[in-house]
Amino acid sequence: MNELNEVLTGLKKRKKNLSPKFLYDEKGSELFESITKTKAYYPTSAETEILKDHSAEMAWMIGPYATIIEPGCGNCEKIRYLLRKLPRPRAYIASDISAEILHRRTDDLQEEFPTIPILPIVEDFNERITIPFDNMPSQGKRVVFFPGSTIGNLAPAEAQKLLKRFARSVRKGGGLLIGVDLKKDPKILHRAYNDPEGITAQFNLNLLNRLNRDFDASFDLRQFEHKSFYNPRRSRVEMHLVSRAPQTVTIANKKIRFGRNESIHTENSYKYTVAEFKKLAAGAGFTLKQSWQDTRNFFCVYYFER
Ligand code: AVJ
Repeated sequence: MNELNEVLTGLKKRKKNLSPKFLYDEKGSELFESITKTKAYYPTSAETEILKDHSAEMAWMIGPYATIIEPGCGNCEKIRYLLRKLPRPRAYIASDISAEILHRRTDDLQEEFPTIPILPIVEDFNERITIPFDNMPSQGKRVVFFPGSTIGNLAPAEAQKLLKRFARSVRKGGGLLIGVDLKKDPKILHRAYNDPEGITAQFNLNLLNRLNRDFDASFDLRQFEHKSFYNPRRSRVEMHLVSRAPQTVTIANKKIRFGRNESIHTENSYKYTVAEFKKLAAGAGFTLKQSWQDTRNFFCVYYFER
């Protein structure tokens, strides 16, 4: 399905929704990076703390000659902690959908780690995960690195399917080093997705700007409001855009009606206890070897092997 049809299908549903992937145009990616620097949004700082404090142990568990695969590496920032400690890694394979940003980031990494082959691949990991030189013999493990609680964007059944694809990619004996947000006091979750600076609100509303630009839509951003809350029944933070008034919006000449307070669901961010995530990964063929948390126990990095 092309993207315009995807947008229209989501907006014609009784409960309107849009894929969170539409949040990440250039402006959206910039806004997300600003979110990670706010005090309220703890996941990035908590995960970075874990990687800084425990990368030597992670590297030791992974062992020598490893091939590290990072699907959707974004700014390829977090892998540095691991690359500094890994014994003679064979390659770092970084994929992302934005070619320009990806090549800029991997060029910088190659300069910082001149002896490690850094291989950028432009692709969407939801569609495929390419491993160059796939059939060359190798001594070390293949390990998928998947930080940032990106797995939390998917509902558990879909998340498990993606973990199964990771398991296939790393083959028997391969590893998965993955960062996942923990369940916690809903007040802390609420604040993380409603930062007082209002950057998360801008990030969410920017989706409408993007629809206006890329899909010839007529959204008036002043007529919508950012709303985000923890849904304990589904163990997820939901992000919505709520219509402030009854209104009609056009997208590529198609009319979409909104009632007052009707919402577009734009993102989910699932939260897991260690026991829950361990079980989800076990269903995909992964055995937990070790896990690490930050000092506040807000976030967890897991190392699994298939
Ligand atoms: C990048 C998907 C992990 O769900 O916490 C941050 C995105 N949305 N604030 C998350 C996000 C609102 C983030 N992920």
